[in-house]
Amino acid sequence: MKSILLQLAAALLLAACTQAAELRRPNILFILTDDQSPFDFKFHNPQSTLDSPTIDRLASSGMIFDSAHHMGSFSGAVCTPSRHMIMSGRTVWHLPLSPGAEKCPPRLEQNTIAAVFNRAGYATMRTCKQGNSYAAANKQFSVVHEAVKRGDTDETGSAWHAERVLDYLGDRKAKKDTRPFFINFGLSHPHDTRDGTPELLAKYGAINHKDQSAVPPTNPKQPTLPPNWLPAHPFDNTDMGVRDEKSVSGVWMHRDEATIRNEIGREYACSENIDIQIGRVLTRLEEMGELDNTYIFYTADHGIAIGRHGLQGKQNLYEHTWRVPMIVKGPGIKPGRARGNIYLGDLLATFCDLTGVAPPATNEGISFKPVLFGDKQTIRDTLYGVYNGGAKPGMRSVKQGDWKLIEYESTSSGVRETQLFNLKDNPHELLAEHHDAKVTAVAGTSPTKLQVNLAKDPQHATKLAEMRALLLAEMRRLNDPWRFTDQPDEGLESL
Ligand SMILES: [Ca+2]
Repeated sequence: MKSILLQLAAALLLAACTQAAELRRPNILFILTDDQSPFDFKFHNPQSTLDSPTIDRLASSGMIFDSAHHMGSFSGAVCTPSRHMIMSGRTVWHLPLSPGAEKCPPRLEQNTIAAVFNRAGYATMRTCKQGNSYAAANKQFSVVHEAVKRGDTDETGSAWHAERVLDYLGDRKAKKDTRPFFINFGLSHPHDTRDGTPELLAKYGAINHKDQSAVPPTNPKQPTLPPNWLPAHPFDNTDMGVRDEKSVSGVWMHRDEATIRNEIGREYACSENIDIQIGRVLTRLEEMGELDNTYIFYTADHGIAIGRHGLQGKQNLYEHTWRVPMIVKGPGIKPGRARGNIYLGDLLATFCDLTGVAPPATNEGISFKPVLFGDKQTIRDTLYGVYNGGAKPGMRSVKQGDWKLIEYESTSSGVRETQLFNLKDNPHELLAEHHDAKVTAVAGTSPTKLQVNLAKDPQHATKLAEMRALLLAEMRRLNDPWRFTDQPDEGLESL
């Protein structure tokens, strides 16, 4: 009898220990916005007038990444491959929908974020926009609430997504669910249509502009033009006719100061609303005693131009669009700033590393936990980027240290352009066109201090050759199925 009681006591103790260990496993709150430039935020752009106190607090108490990028897209719907890379940790030419997708293992969705964390005993929940995403992976979350919410009310805007998270947290409390959680808190904004609430639009001097035949009124409360604004992109970048460059409501083909300042005002109104909604969720997590045991990631699926370089959309490889905002805060992470490169495709590996979950064999990302914990400065020396949703081979970029190369080619139209930037000296990637007195006066940049595209500068010919060789090496390493006409042909089939 005594022995049975001892065994029972031991079993109860083991159960209690297991439960305690379960309680100690950290939660993850993964916040993902849609189409948001890092330069919206003061912590990435001191000139920004966006008021985002909650996200700014995350930034000041967590780690900020100054070179977080998505890997690119072979489609005008840049969101779609980006979200595939986030969910699977796969590289851009190794996705189920990539050209040459035979390199992708079958049933990849079983090795995406929610499937991996379900198997590890996490409670998984997702709210996000619907469409232009990775439906098979999204379905793996145990609780899913998807809808496109880009309106100017609580029911039709970002508050709807926050309500879904708050409801979920309420259910969790009611059911006394003690499993660690993985919550994917996605928002449909600030992707167009950028319909802000009346109060926030007024704060940024903007209106929900709907008349394509007129420009909106100017207002001193509107954000100023970005320093790299141009009235038009100076050359055909291989996809000037894509939907985002022509048809976005509020902008259409207009690039004048009034239109762009109003549209950035609308962007800020949507982004401040996102900040408010995040604040509500963080407050609830604090009330529930979960906040200190939660890693919080804040990022976007890609950036956006809104007038910079005369572009409007996400179909380019300038930093405003190729880069994303990125903050990580949580247990053991000291406040700081990481200048080293990461991809959105490194998130899955990092989520796994932080929680002790084994990453799936299909993952190609690299955990940046060593950067978060101060053990390494960077995990990647080199970054590769692609956009070729228009003409082929399209655009490619490579970035290493302060140097960045962008190549453009359309074999159908004969476009062939090269840009070489030193991002330390020319962080806004200014072009010769920014020397124009009118442009610099409006954008507030002194023409005497401008460094521009260095590709044609003989003093930088060696660096140009070095960056071109680096790009070719990355194209080979990542199975890029195209080559530029002045690169080795290598027997690739034309897709
Ligand atoms: Ca997007």
